[in-house]
Amino acid sequence: MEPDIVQGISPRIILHLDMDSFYASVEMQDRPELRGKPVVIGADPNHGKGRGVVATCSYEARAFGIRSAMPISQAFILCPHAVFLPPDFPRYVKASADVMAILKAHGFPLQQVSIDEAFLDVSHLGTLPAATDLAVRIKETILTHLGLTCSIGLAPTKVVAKIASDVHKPGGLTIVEPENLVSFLAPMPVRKIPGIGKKSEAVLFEMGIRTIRDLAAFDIQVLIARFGRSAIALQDIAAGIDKSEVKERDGVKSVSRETTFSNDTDDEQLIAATMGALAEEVCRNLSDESLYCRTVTVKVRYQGFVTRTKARTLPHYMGDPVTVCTCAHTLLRDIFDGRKIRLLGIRLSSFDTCDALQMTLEV
Ligand code: TTP
Ligand code: CA
Repeated sequence: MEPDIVQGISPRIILHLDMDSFYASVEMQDRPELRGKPVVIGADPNHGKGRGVVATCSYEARAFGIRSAMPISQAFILCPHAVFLPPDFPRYVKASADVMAILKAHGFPLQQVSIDEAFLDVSHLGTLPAATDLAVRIKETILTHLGLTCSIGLAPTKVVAKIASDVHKPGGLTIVEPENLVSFLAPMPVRKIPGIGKKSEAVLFEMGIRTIRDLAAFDIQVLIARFGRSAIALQDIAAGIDKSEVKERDGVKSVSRETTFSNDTDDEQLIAATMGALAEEVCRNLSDESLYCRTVTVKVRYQGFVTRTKARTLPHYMGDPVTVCTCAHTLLRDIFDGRKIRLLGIRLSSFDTCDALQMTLEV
């Protein structure tokens, strides 16, 4: 297959918007005295002895080398005079709903893909200049109404629009014309393709594939042998081919994560740490979907495959890992019978969305 441009159909125009340093920007908007300062949102640094990680930080803090997911103790070493703040999750959900309402007002198909990211299919505008005007207006509206900045990518496909929105962050607007699609992608590292993480990147490196150009030109049979059938879609993306549509979806019914231990275990510390990690992950999904939940379900599979679950519905909506983990521990205590555990899982349900937006788990 060839990229969309040479197929004789008019190329689509996809807009991808991603808010800049989202949680930190919301805090800086609410507290103008923080503007221009290194601001870190995440766990309590506790003078360098804190546990937990950075959720995000302002671009001023990034200049010191601080990044999302970095241990908070390391962030403290890099910039002890930064302003460290705990996340205010409900506040970010509200800001997210405000951003999405601004996008939705234009009447184009909207797909929210995380708390601060969305696609709009603006093909109906017909031309890139018209789409560019819209992108500029969206940026201005978000700035004047919410005091927040964002970065936008415009391109003929979703994947390329997403990659483009990241190119001139913060505050960027990057336009990829259909005839430049392949040359835009070619020199980029493979890691820029959404879904290629550290592990896949390392495997591709071993195969001598560094850039998207390398990936596009690689022997497809060898790629399939290594990655299975998904290699075909991957190579298509590298060649600028991506037919995925901007989809509005029905609401998510539940969010769950489970893990199987490499050896069945009754080690309380390992079980507690695993529960903590699962709680972090499901809450992250919840926040990505701009949801709160009331019901926590714990699933335990014992040695011999006997599976038990227990659920608890709380009187209030919540979405933070500490509450989820505490609730999950209580439930586990109720169903734990002393046998070794093979699998542990947490499911969150009974959702309340921040507004009537349709959410999706798919990128
Ligand atoms: P991102 O869009 O990945 O990051 P960002 O908006 O903070 O910064 P950028 O300008 O680079 O886009 O994530 C959106 C929000 O999700 C972020 O503000 C905080 C939260 N988040 C976490 O809690 N933990 C994480 O590891 C990441 C990556 C994000
Ligand atoms: Ca962002």
